[in-house]
Amino acid sequence: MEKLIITVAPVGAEVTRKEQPYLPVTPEEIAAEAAAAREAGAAVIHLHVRDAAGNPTQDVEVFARTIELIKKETDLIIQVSTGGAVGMTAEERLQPLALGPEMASLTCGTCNFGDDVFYNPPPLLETFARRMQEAGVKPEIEVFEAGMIQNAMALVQKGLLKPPLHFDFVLGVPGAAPATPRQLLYLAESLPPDATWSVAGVGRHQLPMANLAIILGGHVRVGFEDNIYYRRGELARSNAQLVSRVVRLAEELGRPPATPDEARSMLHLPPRT
Ligand code: KMH
Ligand code: ZN
Repeated sequence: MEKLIITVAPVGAEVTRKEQPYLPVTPEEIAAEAAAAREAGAAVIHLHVRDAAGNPTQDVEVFARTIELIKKETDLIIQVSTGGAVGMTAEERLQPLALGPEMASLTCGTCNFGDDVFYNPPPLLETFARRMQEAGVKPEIEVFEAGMIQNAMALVQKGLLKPPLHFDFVLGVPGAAPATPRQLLYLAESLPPDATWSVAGVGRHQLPMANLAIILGGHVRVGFEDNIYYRRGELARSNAQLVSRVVRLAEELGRPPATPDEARSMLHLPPRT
């Protein structure tokens, strides 16, 4: 089987410092966390940023500063979030595309998200996909519900997404698809044959979903965005700690971690310049 691409999602938009004291918030903290995760075996960073008060923001200046620091310290593939936080406008969410990142997330549909609605109707998807295409940014298609795969394929039909596609299944969000083996198998088997995929299990589902992905030939996302615990009742001390555990398991199962450059090739990204 192929090497394992590990994505670290160290910040997210929902977790607070109160819940996870080690949550990186400033550009400097996020870059340090990114460097440690790279050292541990991550190849991709799924990036959200926060404002001075620690609240989620899509501000282009904060993204620019954070990306500059991450690039100074690592060769990670930087994937900016265009999901942002629920309630943000489309234009607000799209801001980091202006920085020309290698990748960006593209959630391909609307779903419940806890007590909120993560709103991504078809016209918004078309705008987001078009803007990514114009900016030369490779989308990672975020799938919170099975129907989002069909929505992505509709964008392919419209010429707004170009195969081979890369998907990330976000499983276990309250209100969306559950993190069960059956669900993951169904989603993985529903993809076009040339697609690649990873899974981000939420909360206690992060570790079992990661294990399943390693065995099934998928890839893995870990980090505080989706899960703040190392095990039940014990907070993780860093994102790197979560990455290291996946590396150990993957090595045992014959899937050593891909370097960022190896991941670029596997994801059909141009080589780093
Ligand atoms: N924060 C969630 C509402 C993404 O980054 O593209 C959306 C999210 C997905 O995190
Ligand atoms: Zn995200």
